[in-house]
Amino acid sequence: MNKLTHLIAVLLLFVALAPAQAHSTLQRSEPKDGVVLKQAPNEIRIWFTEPIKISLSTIEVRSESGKQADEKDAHADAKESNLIHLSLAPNLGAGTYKVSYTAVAQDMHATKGSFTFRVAP
Ligand SMILES: [Cu+2]
Repeated sequence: MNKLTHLIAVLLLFVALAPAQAHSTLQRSEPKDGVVLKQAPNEIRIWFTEPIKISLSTIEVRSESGKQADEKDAHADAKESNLIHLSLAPNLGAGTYKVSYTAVAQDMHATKGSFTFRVAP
């Protein structure tokens, strides 16, 4: 085999051996969907069922008036690859906040979803 054929053979082997991956969906979040908090949290944490491709995914938090309430810094946890952190803007006022996400899994399948939490006055 020449080098290229060999490389292709090796790549095909890896593809064949790769475990079948399902798309990644929300497993749990902090804050949880629907909770009322006395104090605004510093960040949103979302555990997905599988690691997601951050660069292709979007996660954002908006207030009732539609103002973006996150710091656009979504990143995977250093230890738990399926856990995503997203910082919230400081001093969020009272009101309902909606977290929306489009999570792209390693198999490129996208999952959309949203949940809300409320900061009590
Ligand atoms: Cu999938």
